Amino acid sequence: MTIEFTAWPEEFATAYRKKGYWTDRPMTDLIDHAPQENLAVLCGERQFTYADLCQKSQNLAGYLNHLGLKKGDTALVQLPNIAEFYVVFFALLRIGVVPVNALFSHNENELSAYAKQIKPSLVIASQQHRLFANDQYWLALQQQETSLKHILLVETGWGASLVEAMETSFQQWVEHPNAPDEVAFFQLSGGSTGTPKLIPRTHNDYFFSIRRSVEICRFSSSTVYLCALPCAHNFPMSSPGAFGVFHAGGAVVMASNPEANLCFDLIERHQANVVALVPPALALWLQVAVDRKSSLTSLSLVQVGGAKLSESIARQVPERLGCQLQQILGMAEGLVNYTRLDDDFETIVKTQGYPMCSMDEVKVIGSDGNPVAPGEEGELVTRGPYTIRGYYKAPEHNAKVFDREGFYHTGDLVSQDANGYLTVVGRDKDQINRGGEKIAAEEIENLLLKHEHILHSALVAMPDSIMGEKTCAFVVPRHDGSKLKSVQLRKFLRGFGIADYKVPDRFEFIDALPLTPVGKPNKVALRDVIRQRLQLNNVS
Ligand code: OOB
Repeated sequence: MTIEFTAWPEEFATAYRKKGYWTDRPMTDLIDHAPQENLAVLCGERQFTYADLCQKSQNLAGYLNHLGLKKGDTALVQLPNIAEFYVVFFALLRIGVVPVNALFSHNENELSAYAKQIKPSLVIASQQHRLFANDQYWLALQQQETSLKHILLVETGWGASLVEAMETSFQQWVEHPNAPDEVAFFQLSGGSTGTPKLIPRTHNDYFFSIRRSVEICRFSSSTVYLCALPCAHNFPMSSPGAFGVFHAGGAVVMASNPEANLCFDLIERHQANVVALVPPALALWLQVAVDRKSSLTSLSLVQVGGAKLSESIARQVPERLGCQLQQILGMAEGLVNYTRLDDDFETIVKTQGYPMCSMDEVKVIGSDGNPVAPGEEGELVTRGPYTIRGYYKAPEHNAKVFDREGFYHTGDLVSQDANGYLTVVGRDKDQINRGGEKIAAEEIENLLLKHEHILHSALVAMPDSIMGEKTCAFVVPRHDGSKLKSVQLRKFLRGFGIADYKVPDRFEFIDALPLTPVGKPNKVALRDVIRQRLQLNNVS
């Protein structure tokens, strides 16, 4: 059994292979071919060499194989930023079990939605998460998905022990990863629809994006990378991220979150030289660095992406942090753009770079679907050797966002200069980018509509000096619901078990939603309304 997905047409696959981009090797090579004695992951007081990662992931693979897990099965994984995340990832690859790596901030709403789509046989989780503190959610999930047979937990508790499984060597199992042109794992999409979409990534395409990223960012065995963003996110995983570090034979230092003082301590202690951040985290680092610059002497590169970085913040990086800035415009669907290390400072602070590969095809199109003139604004559309051709089991949505030629319509509004550099100027998708965390407006609107006193709802972005954007839910109460309060609505939404970052930052109650000529909620008008109200509040 293999996992179905929209494959690249044969002529493209042939071209990517011919160029040497697709090498038909499994991603387990990342650790198997690394210098085994080198340190690979530093996690709290624990240290793992590449030999450790290999051994532990083999042990775990043997254990899972023994349980009966096999090629074509899927797993739902939710782990915090700990070394076990990588052990689990490579163990699953070794036996062809395809994981979804949920973010640690995700809750039952997200996990259940992923489980519904992939029908997993296995869950790997941590009791550090509220959901897995006891077996209640696990039992409920098993009721929902009868495919679920096994759960492993990092901590010894009510489930089988992950750590024990990693320590025990199993004989008589054969490593058999999925074919390199088959799905290796699922990435998560930021989403713009009611249900979160899954992104099938193959060994070939993902491995290529990692190798190319390593070249561009010049990672080497001397790289000490601080993993401060959620380890399951595409950015710290592959741009070049931890996997790039593994490919280069360097070391990854795990930070539980990007909080500045915590990270500065880790940088100083482990002499970390690279970190990836989202813009709000960078802004806070710049403040803390005023008093702690001496902790950062080892740092040579800070990569920033996930959301728009303001030029004024970007300009402060070299002086405040004493290191170089790199901007990255990436997406879990594939395409990643980097400013290059030897670009001039103006380019680095003003643009989000250009595609990493010469076979990335990028167009900026106007509302008529035709390319706009250089420098003009339009939607970024792309296809290439590591950009997917379709989401998992989502034919209707795929028909909307992938065109007949296989270009992915990103919903990002950009301009591209004569040298190919992209600058993000806006967005044409119903998504809010809350400091790098993506929220699909429709998902929250649908949940609000389940409230008996709500007639209409619309979620829009409102400006925020630290986060860039926060969320504002406009709510039209039914006649009898005029006494609705934000507190109640937050509680109501939390009742569905959504991730905290998706709970609206603000509620506005109005009599009617302004409509567009075709009768849809006019979100441009609503964004203006909230912007004006915020300004008024500031003045008063
Ligand atoms: C990264 O991936 P996702 O999948 O969480 O989000 C992708 C979307 C992009 O389509 C764009 O809307 C936004 O996030 N975005 C940016 C940006 N980088 C991403 N918007 C403005 N400026 C940027 N620099 O966010 C991601 C994946 C790999 C590397 C880096 C980021």
